[in-house]
Amino acid sequence: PATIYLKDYTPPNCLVDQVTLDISIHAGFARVAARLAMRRNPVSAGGPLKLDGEDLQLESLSLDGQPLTASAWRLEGETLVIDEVPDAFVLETVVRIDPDQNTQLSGLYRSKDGYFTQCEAQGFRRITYYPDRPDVMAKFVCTLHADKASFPVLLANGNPVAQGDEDNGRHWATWEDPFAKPAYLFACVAAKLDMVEDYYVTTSGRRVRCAVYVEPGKLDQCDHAMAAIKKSMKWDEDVFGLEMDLDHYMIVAVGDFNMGAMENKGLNIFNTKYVLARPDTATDTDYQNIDRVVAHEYFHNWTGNRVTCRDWFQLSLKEGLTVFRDQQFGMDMHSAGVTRIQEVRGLRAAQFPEDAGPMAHPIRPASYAEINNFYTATVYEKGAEVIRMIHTLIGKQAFRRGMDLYFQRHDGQAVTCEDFISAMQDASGKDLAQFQRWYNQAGTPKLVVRSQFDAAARRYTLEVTQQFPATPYEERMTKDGLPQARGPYHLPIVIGLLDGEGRELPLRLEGETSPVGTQRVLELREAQQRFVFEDVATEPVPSLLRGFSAPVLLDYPYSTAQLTHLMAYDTDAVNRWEAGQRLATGILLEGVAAIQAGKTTNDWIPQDYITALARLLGSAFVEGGDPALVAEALNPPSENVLAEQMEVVDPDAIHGARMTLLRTLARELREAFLAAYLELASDEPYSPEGEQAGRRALRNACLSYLAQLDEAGAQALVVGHFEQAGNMTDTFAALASLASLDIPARHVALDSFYSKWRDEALVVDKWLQVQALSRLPGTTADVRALMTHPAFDIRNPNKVYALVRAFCAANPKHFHGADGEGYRLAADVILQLDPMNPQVASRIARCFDRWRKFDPARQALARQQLERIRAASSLSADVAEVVGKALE
Ligand code: DPP
Ligand code: ZN
Repeated sequence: PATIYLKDYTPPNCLVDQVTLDISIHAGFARVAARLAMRRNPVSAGGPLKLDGEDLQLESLSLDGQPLTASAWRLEGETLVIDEVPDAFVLETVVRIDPDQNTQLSGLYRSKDGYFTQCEAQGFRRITYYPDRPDVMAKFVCTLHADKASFPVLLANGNPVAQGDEDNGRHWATWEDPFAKPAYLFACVAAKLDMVEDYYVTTSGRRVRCAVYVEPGKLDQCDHAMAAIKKSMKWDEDVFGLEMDLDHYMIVAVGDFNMGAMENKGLNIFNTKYVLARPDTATDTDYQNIDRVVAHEYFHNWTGNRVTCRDWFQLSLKEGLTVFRDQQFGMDMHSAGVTRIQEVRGLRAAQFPEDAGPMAHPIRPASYAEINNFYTATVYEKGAEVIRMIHTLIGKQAFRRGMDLYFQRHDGQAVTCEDFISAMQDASGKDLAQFQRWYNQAGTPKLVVRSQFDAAARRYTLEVTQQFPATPYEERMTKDGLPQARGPYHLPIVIGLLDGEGRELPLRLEGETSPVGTQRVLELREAQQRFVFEDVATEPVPSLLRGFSAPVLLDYPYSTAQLTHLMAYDTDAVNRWEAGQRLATGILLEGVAAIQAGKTTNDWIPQDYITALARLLGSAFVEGGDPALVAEALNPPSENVLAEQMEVVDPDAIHGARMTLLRTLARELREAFLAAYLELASDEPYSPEGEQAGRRALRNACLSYLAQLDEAGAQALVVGHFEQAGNMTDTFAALASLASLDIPARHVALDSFYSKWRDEALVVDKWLQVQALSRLPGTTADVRALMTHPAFDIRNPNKVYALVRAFCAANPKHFHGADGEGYRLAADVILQLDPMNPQVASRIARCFDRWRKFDPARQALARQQLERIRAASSLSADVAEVVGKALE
């Protein structure tokens, strides 16, 4: 595939003021008539008019009312080119498309209950000819026509302006969006749906109708999403002073959807996974995810829609910022510490490996082959971390002033990441020039921190060295003649110092006359920098990078004693958790070495660690204890995160070590786990919120430890938990444990779960997922068999994610099985899926990212499958880019 470069950006030569669309849906085809009121862009260079198109059949074409003669236009590939256009003109096209055959789920497509759209990033060109780029913003009016009995609901962006019936049982509706928008925010729906509505009155008194549309019969699963809409609206007013600007805010849920959800202006389209929830069908985690995704898409109304991206290289302008906003919302709505810990866990599981692999890219890449491949953990999650660092560096108030200034300057515009940084810089007075390196450099920086204590001078010194080695991205850019200058980052290190009793020390930096608090934001700018603390009586334990203040790897030679000290006393929840993770990582890597050396004992697990965990578990039950936080702390780093710590990954030894640790803890702390499990039982009516969910999380964590005991009594406990569960959180926890136990009850539970839930698609996804994540031998073959089960459908992204991606991305023992069957399974799916849905195929292909980190035998097996994929005829640009970079 051809590479597209940021440096080649030029403004559009023609602009669109008004789009009038007429979409008529019939069985087997749709006809789209578009009327574009256009004009030449005064600030651009001129040249022919070029309109993007994909899979369109052109039926007619006219300019200012006159049909265009054959010599006046041509197709370059699929781009419609018209050499001569006046300064202002009206272009009219009619095209025929085939939504029923649109298996890519990009553009207008058929799903079970009707027709839906997905236009980001470049789906609008699959609906009509258009300058399909985000810096072309136009006002849209859209009329839909469809069969009334089959598709009674007709929706598009904005406000309904007219509707009526036609002959042959058809009907129509016209919607008008008062805001100019880029085409990627266009949406329409023609479907049979049930709807629930409610109202929200904004601060300035606008009465907004909020509506959730779902497949018929699912209205009892909408309450939480509706509540989330209203919470989000309120929060954005309270925290950022941003109000809803339309009279209608609609969410439509659809079962076939490539992404999580889409922020189309006034008409969000959501994957059902992030809308539907009922206590017996959705877990606490599902409920929280719904909150977050609803908030995310709603927050896009300002950060993304009112102010959008100039080009797709700037994707993180809206995504990093909006993820940051939904994270802040999450921290305000739920436990701040647990929320942050889960984000850090996610970053390490997905973004750090991405940054260390063949697809490494800065949050604003300078080139891409297929933009759909750049909806990544880097652009989203690292992008949010970058915004968070600005927030930490300049402080909450200045950040808010920066946001205000950003909207004051850019409302209604399509802008760049520099525009955002400038607003933050101007509002805060902080020089952010060097900070911009975060937008241009790929890779996870490493901070090497060393401390010295001078008892005589009562001085404590931290010396910080930054490492930022080049990644394959920089090498590729250099090869392309675009060498990227690299330099040290500007970042905040939030820090505290603890004395031997666990008390925080007042912090006075060299040159200051008195201490300023017990927590400081140190600003790192140099490759090597020293921070000197005065008046320190005894050597402290440093709590570094509190709240995970920068997305970096931290190298500090913590002793076991220091880590247990931090686990017990740090006032920062993230660092208390982090200390436990560090401790566990060190122990597990010892275990890996022991297993590799042929040892079968567990003497690499120190008694101190077991004692520390026992104390931790106990801390949940004292006054002020936080069960949710304890549940997080009881969960050691995942196998994938451990793999990143190894020079050559040994998935069997990692799995062996982690399982040995879990089993040892289960045996040693059996009584404590059992007591906690019993103590945390509750007969309160279910609520997904707060404390109750935290207690459930800890109780289920205890259960999953107990499930490791190879004992009938413990297994009976798990089975009982499954049978008596009063909500999906508990059911799912028990089922996940049972899926890895080789006992008859496993099959009984899986069978009864499936027969109960076979008609509830999202619950069936859970059934597929627990089996994909099973630790039992034979899992790879089971996954392959499940692909032919009626519960699976390769055309449905959720099914592919639940079964195949879960297996490839989160079951490393089996995916990286030494027989190569995991790799072969992934390649088979990618090859089968690519012609149908390249975006989803490409996401599965990303599971090969880390193949070079494995031993030569596994590398050979992975390479064989990657080359087999690459050799396929007519590979999509999506998969070709991912596989090409993996093999580079
Ligand atoms: N729908 C995706 C998101 O909200 C892309 N905009 O992040
Ligand atoms: Zn987004």
